[in-house]
Amino acid sequence: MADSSLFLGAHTLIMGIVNVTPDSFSDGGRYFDAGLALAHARKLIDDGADILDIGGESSRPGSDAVSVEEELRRVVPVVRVLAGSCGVPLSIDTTKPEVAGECLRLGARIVNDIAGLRDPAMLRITARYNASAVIMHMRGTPKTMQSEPVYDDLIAEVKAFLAERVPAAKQAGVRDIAIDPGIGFGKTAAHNFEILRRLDEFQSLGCPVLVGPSRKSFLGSLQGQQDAGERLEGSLAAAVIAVMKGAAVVRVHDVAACRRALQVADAVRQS
Ligand code: HH2
Repeated sequence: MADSSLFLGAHTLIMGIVNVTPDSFSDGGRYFDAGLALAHARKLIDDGADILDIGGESSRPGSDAVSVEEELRRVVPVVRVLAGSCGVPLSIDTTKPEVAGECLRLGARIVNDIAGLRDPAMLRITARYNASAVIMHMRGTPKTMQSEPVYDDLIAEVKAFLAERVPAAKQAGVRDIAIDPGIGFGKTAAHNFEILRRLDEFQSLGCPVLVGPSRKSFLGSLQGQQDAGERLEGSLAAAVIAVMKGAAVVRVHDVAACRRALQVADAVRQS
């Protein structure tokens, strides 16, 4: 672990989600305009976000990739304004080295790569800017990942992937790394529940654990909430469980409510 990690704090860190997209699964289109995205980002900071994660491409199941130019057009105006002024580290949620590089140049400090930094160019650019990184596990691509994902041993296979990617990233010069089992990325609802139940098993990899259950469909599968906006209580329950199982960072849409829930979880954890 790096001497000082952007993923470790006195309390569980909250990564607030800013989707500058027309099609994200839970808030697509709401913050597609840069001005609306900036206002939303500032609200998340007021609500208690410790990190902001800016994304310009949806990774919802079945989604199509967007071009580098389009993704830059979406995120750059937001990152440019926030990087110098917002007071919390900015993370760029992208799989494209060109997008990561431009956002790091503008002042973002974390690369959140759902593809797990498998692209050598992504490793190089992250190391060159001495940026922190989130390495996430995903089976397949967003286009294909939900077509009947099957694992012989879910936790062992996800851990094996992360255990291979972390040293590769360190070897490339990336020093501050969080690992993420990738809830909803090539996993059934049962897989996602098992990941939460066994999240503590990822501690042995020696990196802070980040997890992103917020508003995802496995939560709605229990109570039939088709609308992601109706999954607040389930999202809070999942975040609290993740913290009790050792998560250092939780990636969420509903920052204010999550901050209140995690205050309780942190107090219990530290008692
Ligand atoms: N989930 C999403 C996107 N990025 N990054 C990490 N590290 N972990 C996650 O679980 C994760 C992620 C999907 O959520 P969201 O950004 O709200 O949706 P969309 O991809 O449709 O924009």
